[in-house]
Formats: sequence, structure tokens, C-alpha cells
Amino acid sequence: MRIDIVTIFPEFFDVLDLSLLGKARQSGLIELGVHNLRDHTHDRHHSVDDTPYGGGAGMVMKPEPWGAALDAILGASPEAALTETPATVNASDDGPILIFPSPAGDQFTQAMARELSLERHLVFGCGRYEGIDQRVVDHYSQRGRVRLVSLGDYVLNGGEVAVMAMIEAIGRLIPGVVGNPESLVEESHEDGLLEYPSYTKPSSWRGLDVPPVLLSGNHGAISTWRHEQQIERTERVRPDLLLRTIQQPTT
Ligand code: 6GU
Repeated sequence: MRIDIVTIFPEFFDVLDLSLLGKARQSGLIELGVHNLRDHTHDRHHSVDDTPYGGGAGMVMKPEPWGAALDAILGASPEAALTETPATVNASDDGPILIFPSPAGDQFTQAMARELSLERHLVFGCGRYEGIDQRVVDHYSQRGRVRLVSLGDYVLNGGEVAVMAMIEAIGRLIPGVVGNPESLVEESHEDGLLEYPSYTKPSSWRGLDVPPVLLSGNHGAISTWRHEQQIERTERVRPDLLLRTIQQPTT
């Protein structure tokens, strides 16, 4: 998968050299381009923002640097982005998806991460200040697939942290990125439930014992216990998930 990021803080993404995603980049499973929005300004101060029409607090990101930066990544014509060679077999052929992190966007979920992990090319546009001039979204929506995506119901200063979270969630679902694919199956949110509690040695620690069933060697009983734990936990912490699971059973 190819991932491009446009930001005024390119150094922010240096951490993508580390850990699982760093390895995935070294092995070529993920190809990353981080682009400085200010490289696409032409004034002396490299300004990327201006005051909002209609008044109000804060600054709005100007459309021209965004247009120049995104055209350079997507190609100036819509067809240009479609002529790359596919990187993976099951990837979409509909061209890149342009994603703007925004508290006003669709909620990012594990299901969305899974969908996006099948794509060939993701482009993230990190807004700062009070947002990006709406015409940027409108313009690129006419040319291809554009999504506004929110991490949740709280406000961040900019899209960078959100994009980092999305890339980690998406990247680890790309085949080969996580060494043991089975470890992806039993996680929270994959089956609409929270995950069961895990234990390792020692079997007794500070007066707390590992649940005896896990030491029993009875795989049927262990599996039943774990499923019960998942349901109990989900009922207690996230009853909203349970309602969703009952209403739309997973296939
Ligand atoms: Cl995606 N961006 C910003 N700026 N704030 C957020 C968010 C995204 N998701 C939750 N809060």
C-alpha cells in the first residue's frame, strides 16, 4: 500500500520508522510519502492560513497550497492517479482515497480500518487551525473518492495525531505486517465484542491467581470461558456494542 500524508509538521511522522510499521516500510509492504504543505506556498512567509470569511475566531487553511500539494500527489488529471501498477491483488482499482481527519467526519472504526487496508493508495490531508477551506474537499470530491473521518467525539488541535492512529490501525491489517495473523482475529472489535482478559506466568502474583480454567488444559472450557468474559465485559463497559452485534450479526 502507498500512503501519502500532507502536513505542516512532517517531523511528526518520523515515528513511523519504528516498530511494526517501520519494518513494513523496510520490507516494502507500506510505501510512505510525507509532504510539507509549506513547500507548496509561494509567498515569503510560506503562509498556509488566513482569516475566515464571515468573521469568527481562528484561522482557516488556504485552498491554494492544498491544491498544489494534492495535485502533485494525485496527478493533475484524475486519470494520472489511476495509471499506477497495483501493489496487492485484492486492492481497489478506483484510484486513491483522499482522507481528511476531522471531528466533523464519519466515525473511524475497526470495520473502516479493514476496508481501508484493502486499498492501494491512501492520501491523508492533515488540517490545522479551524480547518481547511471547504472548497478543497468540494473540488477533490468532484475528482475522486474523498472522506472526512473522525476518531471520536473530542477535539484535537490538528489531524496529525488522528492520522497516526488511523495509519497504525490500517497498517497492521495489511497482510504480512503483523507476523502472526491469528493474533488479529481474537482482538477487541473484530467480532463486535471487547477482548477477553489475558494472563501469563506466574500463576499466582501478589495474592491474585490466574483463573483455574486457563490451567485446566480443557480447550473447550477455555474457549467457553473466554467468550463469556467477552460478553460480560462488553455488557459492563460498552453495552452499545452488544446492541449493535445483536442487531447486525457478523457473517
Ligand atoms: Cl480526525 N481531527 C481533529 N482535529 N480532531 C479530532 C479528530 C480528528 N477526531 C476526533 N477529534
